[in-house]
Amino acid sequence: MRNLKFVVLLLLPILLSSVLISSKSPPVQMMAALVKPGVFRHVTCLNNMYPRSGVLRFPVAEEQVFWSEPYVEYCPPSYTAPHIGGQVWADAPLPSETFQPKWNHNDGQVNRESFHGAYEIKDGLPRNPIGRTGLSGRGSLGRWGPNHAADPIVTRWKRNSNGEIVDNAATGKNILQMVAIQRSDNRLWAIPGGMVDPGENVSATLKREFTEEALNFTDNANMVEKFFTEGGVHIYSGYVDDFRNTDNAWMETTALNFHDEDGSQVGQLKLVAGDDAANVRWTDVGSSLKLHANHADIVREVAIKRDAHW
Ligand code: RP5
Repeated sequence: MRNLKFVVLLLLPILLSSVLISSKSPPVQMMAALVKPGVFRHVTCLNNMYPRSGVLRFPVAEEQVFWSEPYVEYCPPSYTAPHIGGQVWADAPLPSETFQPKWNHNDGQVNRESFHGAYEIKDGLPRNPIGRTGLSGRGSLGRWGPNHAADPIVTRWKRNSNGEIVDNAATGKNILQMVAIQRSDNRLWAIPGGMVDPGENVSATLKREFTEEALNFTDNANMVEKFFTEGGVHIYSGYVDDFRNTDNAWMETTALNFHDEDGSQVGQLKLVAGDDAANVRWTDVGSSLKLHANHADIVREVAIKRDAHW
């Protein structure tokens, strides 16, 4: 009996830690890299009607996403939205005699490198590093291959009317709030991100997109400039499970967190939705947060980094 007690005491910490790990750890694909080719399976760009088109994606079951999994019947329709033709932000159609993109390179104007390493070129077209989407062509995305965006996650602590930080009763952790916009295209709430313009530095995109979408160019330009210049914390660089992705064109982003610790800077500004956004607001961050694409997974990383409630 004494021996049994001794064994139980010895094993208790191991048993307890395994229970804690299994109930609190994120799934493998969420950790560190968030999205890993060969592990992560996209869901948003599958088995639906391509946005603003009458084009139905070819069916792809969860187990048929990876290119390494055989799918002999796979025959996706090709679709490139007519309105992107001739736009300065869009590539020319392929194949072409004159347009020869430098795949997997950054030419200083257009970054065709993926955060997930070298992508394959199949029949002259870049191949989505995550897997099948049920659609070939570019859809409504401008670039063949990666389409680079930047996502500023602007946060402050939630405060009560006395200015005290509010915590969550269950976790005891302070509640973060983030600036979220409601996208005009799919009406989903999202990080106020946008595309990196040709030749543009990502930090310039982060500030520009926030100013356009969440402040609608209202004043306080100096304070906003200072807030963004003084630093953001890198959160994520990689694939976005965006509803516009195709087999040959996909979204990737660089997400940084800009945090207003005492709520005296951007945290006290009046938010005004810009042209691309239907609405803008401070939103509580937590596990019930539902956002466009895999933005909630990215925001969760911020909560972890700041030891905030999730
Ligand atoms: C998402 O779409 C990115 O993460 C970024 O937030 C956004 C960029 O596209 P637009 O808002 O410019 O359409 O995939």
